[in-house]
Amino acid sequence: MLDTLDHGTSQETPTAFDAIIVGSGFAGLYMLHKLRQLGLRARIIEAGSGPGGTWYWNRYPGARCDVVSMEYSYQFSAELQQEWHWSERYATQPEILRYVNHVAERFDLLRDITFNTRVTAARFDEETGRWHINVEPGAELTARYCIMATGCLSSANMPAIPGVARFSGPTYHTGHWPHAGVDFTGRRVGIIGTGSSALQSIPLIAEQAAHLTVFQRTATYSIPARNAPLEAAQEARIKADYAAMRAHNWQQPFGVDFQQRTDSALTSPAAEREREFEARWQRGTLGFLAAFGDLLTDSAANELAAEFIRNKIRTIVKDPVVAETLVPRQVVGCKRLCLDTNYYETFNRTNVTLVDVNAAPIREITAAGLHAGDTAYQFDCLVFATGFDAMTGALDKIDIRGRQGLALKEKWQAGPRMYLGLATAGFPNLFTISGPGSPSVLSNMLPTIEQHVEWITDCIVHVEASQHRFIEALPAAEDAWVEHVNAVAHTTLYPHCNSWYLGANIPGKPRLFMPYIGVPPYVEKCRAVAANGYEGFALTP
Ligand code: FAD
Ligand code: N01
Repeated sequence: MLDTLDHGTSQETPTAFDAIIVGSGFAGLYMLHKLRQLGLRARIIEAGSGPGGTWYWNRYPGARCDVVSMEYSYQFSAELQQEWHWSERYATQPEILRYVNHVAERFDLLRDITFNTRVTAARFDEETGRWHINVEPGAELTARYCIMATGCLSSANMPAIPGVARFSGPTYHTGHWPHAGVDFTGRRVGIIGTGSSALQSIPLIAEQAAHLTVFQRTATYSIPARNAPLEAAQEARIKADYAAMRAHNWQQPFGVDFQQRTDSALTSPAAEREREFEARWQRGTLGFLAAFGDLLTDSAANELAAEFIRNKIRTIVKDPVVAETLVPRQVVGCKRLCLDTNYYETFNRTNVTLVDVNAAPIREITAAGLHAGDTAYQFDCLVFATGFDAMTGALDKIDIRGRQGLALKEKWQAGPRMYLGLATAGFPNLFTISGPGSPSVLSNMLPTIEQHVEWITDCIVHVEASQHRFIEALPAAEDAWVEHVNAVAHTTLYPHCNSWYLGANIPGKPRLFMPYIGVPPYVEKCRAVAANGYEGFALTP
């Protein structure tokens, strides 16, 4: 246990902490647990009224994970792994939120979380070596360490379509769904967007609504999820040696068992290729793209996988014009592949209309609905499934200032710059969980969140034990890492379309490939950096 630092000024309302953690999703909760184990006085500040982050906010119909739950779950506690029972292969949002609450209670985390409170600013004071953190409502807190567990997909993107405020009915964003749910029965509903959130919610909204109109800008590739109750035998098999499965997954490119093949789709005989694609389509897994080793690196190989999915869409959707509108043209995988339940089938319903906004751009939202192309649509309610200002959005909303008052936003004007996605030069003792430059959104996020939390914990132990005041990334190490992240990305097809990985979904956002591709080399790099005395970081005595 470490010697803790200065403590609060009063017992009732402490304002000085060893560490402030922003956010109580999976990342913030585990970070709090680890820092408390060190004997540090840590506190989470959370804007929502409960823990869970993504799973607290995204309560839209059909919300569920698309990495199997036995893998999309914490592994830090063997007991927790054994005790918890997932009822489905891909758990629903309510079940994941129950799991989060169970974890928070089981590890007695709630007493150190301040809910309904937003961090608005964080300023590093070079003299005292402390972070001054402004919260709303409330006062100023101070801490030696500030850890941003603010989430990669937590800052909802509301497109600037003229007239939004004029709409007379209710509007909903999938990332801020009402806790009481929404009853669409008998209502005329418009939904904008066809990404993962839309694909999950559209089939269920269509079942309730009088009519659903889907506004699509980019058609989406999706594989049927084939969700089902979790088989007892499979659960027992995994639980018999959970650690072995986890160890195996750490060796996988995305930190999850996608049964990656390494041979080329181009040299595979056509019949074998078709058999492999079909097997994965039937299995219902994002691992469709692991069918061959070159699907994400070679355009011709990728086209074979893309065409397989396109032909499935053409088979499922009865109206050939609607089918062709739903057929994506871009590289498959460069926008996140989706898993769905009856998404394409939903367009066979008579109460569902698809509008291609490239042919009929949304001009404005009106009191009664919206105008797209030459048509005026009338709706009772509007759903925005328009995604997130990913990876940097939640950080940009906080006025973060490092040495000499440098604003993070200013530093990141041309795109986010981080060393390992964990720290950024000029901002001592500030850490980011799943920051830009880490595998984060291109991984099974729960394991990689745990890896970040454990790395940060070890780093803090090192700083304290070696009696340093600060640790901060060195600019040269950061520059080299940003270059490396982009060099790796450009050996793949990921940068080949306008994805949120590149910031391309937000008008004016600089384009820089943000996640790091490859869990095993990344984890090894983090290990080596620590083993070499925190190479690439400066430690201030
Ligand atoms: P979050 O869960 O986003 O939590 C961040 C928290 O920080 C939020 O509660 C937010 O309110 C709080 N916060 C942010 N800014 C402030 C502030 N200024 N002040 C106070 N509080 C603040 N990943 C997978 O690997 N597999 C999946 O199947 C998967 N499914 C997903 C499904 C959906 C619908 C979405 C949106 C994402 C999904 N993800 C999935 C990604 C998911 O975001 C991560 O897996 C994980 O839940 C992120 O946890 P986190 O703690 O890092 O961030
Ligand atoms: O957001 P998105 P999401 N006019 O950005 C469209 C995770 N997740 O919330 O593609 C018209 O993918 C936009 O069009 P385009 C997962 O990592 C996982 O769905 O930019 N349309 C797109 O169709 C995922 O990737 C699950 O041309 C506009 C849609 O809105 C990430 O979260 C479930 C528009 C946004 O799609 C984000 O997913 C949910 C405009 N002005 C989320 N602006 C799982 O299944 C945007 N669009 C686990």
